[in-house]
Amino acid sequence: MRRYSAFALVREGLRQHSGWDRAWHSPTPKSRYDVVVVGAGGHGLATAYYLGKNHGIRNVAVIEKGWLGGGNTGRNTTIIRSNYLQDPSAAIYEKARSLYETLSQELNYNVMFSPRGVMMLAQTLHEVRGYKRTAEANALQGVVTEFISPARVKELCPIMHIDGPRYPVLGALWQPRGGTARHDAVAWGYARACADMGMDIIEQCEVKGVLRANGKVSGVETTRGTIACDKLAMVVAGHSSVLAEMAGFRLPIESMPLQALVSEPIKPCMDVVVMANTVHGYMSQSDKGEMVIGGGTDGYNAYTQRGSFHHIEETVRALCETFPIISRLKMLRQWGGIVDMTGDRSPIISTTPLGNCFVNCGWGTGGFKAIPGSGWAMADLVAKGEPGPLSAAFGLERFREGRFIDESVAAGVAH
Ligand code: FAD
Ligand code: PYC
Repeated sequence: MRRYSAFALVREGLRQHSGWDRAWHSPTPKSRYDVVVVGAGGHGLATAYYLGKNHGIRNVAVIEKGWLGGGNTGRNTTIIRSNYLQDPSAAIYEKARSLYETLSQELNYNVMFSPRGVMMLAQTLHEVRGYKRTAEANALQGVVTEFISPARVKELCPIMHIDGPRYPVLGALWQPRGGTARHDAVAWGYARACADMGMDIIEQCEVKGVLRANGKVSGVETTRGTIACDKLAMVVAGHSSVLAEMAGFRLPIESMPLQALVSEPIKPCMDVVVMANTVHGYMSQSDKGEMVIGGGTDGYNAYTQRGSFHHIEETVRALCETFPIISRLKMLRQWGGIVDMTGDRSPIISTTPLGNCFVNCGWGTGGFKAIPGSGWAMADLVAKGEPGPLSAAFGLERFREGRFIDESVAAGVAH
């Protein structure tokens, strides 16, 4: 595939953009692949990419029931950070964050990584203690964060009202190299790189059944026919339990909607990401000027991908004390995704009862930031058949053995 460059842009500009290649093709599925990855979200595509790049496995299909990136990857609010508490989490989220730093160069695709800094506000004494503890844990883990004062919060985010009557800002956990990236571009960039390695990305192809023989997966039944495979990777976020049921095992996952909304575009007024977890709201400003806003998950399990009025009201009301300017903003769009929640709010990157079937899910409300690290770890697991250092703690057996990796605070979004 031809490289994207300033030179290519000028050349194509001069010839009415007639010479660009398709970023990925729309192939007819082959009858067999070495690896079938189900789910063309960021995690599935990154898994395929690192299978090719790190392990030389390129006879790979990524199968998607809708359009590429149309699940949570294309619906998320793009916050990237690695300020988690437990060591295995810090390791995989920081691996991901560090890969984001050079992902545009690596993929030759601008993913618009913007390390503008992420702060998690402490608005109760309990949060002050919790975030100071996280900052200390992060120092030991090699993750650069610090606990900052209210004055520094105000300096970094002048539109914030830090002396609110109910929830004054008492400080914040600050990660200066956290930030955002363009969600679709992450999916498109990985997809293009996978296609360039000869992999098949097959959209509008739903997996309807998992074929099994002698305790192993032999292939998948899809809306575009039967596809045989040596190994199967299930990377379908909110639909993980549905896929697992097809394969004959159960996952400790609950699926529930998470919504977000954006305002009309306004002049640049906020160049950091702020999460206010006591009141259940967070906000950043997109490059277009829209305020990107979200809150907690819906309080019930469901598979709806819609917005609802109660969420606008609750989330905007929660943020108004700290961000009075949003009380006068018009909201433009609202949507929802189906997040896959585990009990300990940590992901699952695991072998399964079927020897050649692997699962990556449970990223819940926070998996966009993890895409490169998760893909790296999952590719390692699929290629070698056993967990590597990044994924070892995230196996399914932890639920049986009680070795939870509790990240309910670091998840940052109320559930
Ligand atoms: P997805 O992108 O959902 O991809 C899974 C794919 O599998 C889908 O495209 C789906 O169509 C496909 N699929 C399902 N079933 C089948 C089938 N039977 N056959 C074929 N294909 C199938 N994370 C952050 O880190 N930061 C944030 O700021 C953030 N904000 C969020 C805001 C919202 C509103 C939402 C909903 C999520 C947010 N997240 C955030 C979480 C993040 O979006 C997810 O954890 C992440 O995108 C999961 O990626 P994925 O590739 O696993 O799943
Ligand atoms: O995980 O940082 C996060 C997040 C923010 C909003 C939704 N998830």
